[in-house]
Amino acid sequence: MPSEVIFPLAGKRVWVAGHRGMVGSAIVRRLADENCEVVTATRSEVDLKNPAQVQAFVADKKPDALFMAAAKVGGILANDTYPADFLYDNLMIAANVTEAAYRNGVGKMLFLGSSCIYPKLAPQPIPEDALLTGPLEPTNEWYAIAKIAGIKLAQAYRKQHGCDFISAMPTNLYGPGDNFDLNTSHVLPALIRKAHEAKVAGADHITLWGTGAPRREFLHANDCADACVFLMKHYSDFEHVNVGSGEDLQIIDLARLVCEVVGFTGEIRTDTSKPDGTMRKLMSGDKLKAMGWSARIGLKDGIEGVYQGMLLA
Ligand code: GFB
Repeated sequence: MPSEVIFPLAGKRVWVAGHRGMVGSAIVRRLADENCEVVTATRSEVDLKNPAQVQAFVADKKPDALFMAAAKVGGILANDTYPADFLYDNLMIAANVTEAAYRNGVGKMLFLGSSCIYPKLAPQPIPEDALLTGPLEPTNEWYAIAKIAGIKLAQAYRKQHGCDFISAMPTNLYGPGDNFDLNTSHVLPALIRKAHEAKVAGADHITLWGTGAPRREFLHANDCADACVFLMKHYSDFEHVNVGSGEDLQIIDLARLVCEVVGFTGEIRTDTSKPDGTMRKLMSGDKLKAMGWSARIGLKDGIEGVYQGMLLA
C-alpha cells in the first residue's frame, strides 16, 4: 500500500531541469498524469553552470517543485577520460540549482544521484547508509564526488534552512533518448548499437569492453521517472533513497540478451584493454519498496522497446 501523499503536484508549477535528457524527458512524460504545469529551459536559455542565469530563471519562473535531472553524464570510458569536465560541470550545476531553489523558496526539490557514487567494495545489495564508507571506483570518482556533493547540498539546506530537498539514487538507467555514441555512452545502448550494426553488416562478432564479468543492475528511464514522481509526492527526509530494479546480471549475459533481441547470432569477444570498473553495484531497494513502490518494466521488454525506438529514430 503506497504511503500517503504529503506533497501533491496537482496545480503546482514544476521545473524539470535537464528536460531533454533521457531521465528528464521521462519525468516530463510522467508528469502529464499529475495535472501540474511543467516548466523547462533549454541550454541556450539557461546555462546551469552560470549562477546568475540560474538565479534569474528561478526568480522569474518561481517553480513550486524542481526535479534536478540535469547533469553531465557518460559511460565508464568518458568518465575516465574527462575527469575535470565531469567534476566541474556537475558541481556547478548542483550548487547553482540548489542555491537558487533555496533563495526563491522552491517548495520541494529532488536531486538525482547515481549508484556509481557508492564505495567500490560496498556490501551487496548496497544499503543507503553505505555512502562514504569506503574508497570510490577510480574510473568515475570525479562524477561521484560531484554527485555526493549534490546529495550533501540537499542535506545541508534541509539542516540549515529547513528546505524540503530530497535525493534519489538511481542505478544504471536506459531508455528512450539514450546516448548511442560508442565512445561516451553506457553499456546497454552501446551493445544494442554494436549488435545491430554487426547484424546489418553481416559481421561475425561484436566486442565487449573489459572481461564481461562485472555485474550491473538496470532500470528503465520510465520506471526511474515514476519513482522520482513517487518520491516527490511521498518522501521528505534527510537520507537519499535507492531506486533500482533489484536484479543484476553479468555484462556477458547482458550482451547475449541484447544479441537475442537484436537477432545477431555472431560471436561475442572481449577487449580487456578497456576497464571493467567496479565488479558489482546492486543496490538494496528495501527502503523504497517499504513505501510502496517497485519497478515494472522488465529488462528484455525494455531492451526491445529501446531497440525498436532506435530503428524508428
Ligand atoms: O555502462 P558503463 O559504461 O558504466 O559500463 P559503469 C558498465 C560495464 O559494461 C563496464 C562494460 O564493466 C564496461 O567495461 N562494457 C562492455 C561497456 N562493453 C561496453 C561498451 O561497449 N560500452 C560501455 N560503456 N561499457 C557508470 C559511471 O559506470 O555508471 C557513470 O561511469 C554512471 O558515472 C553510470 O554513474 C550509471 O556502470 O561502469
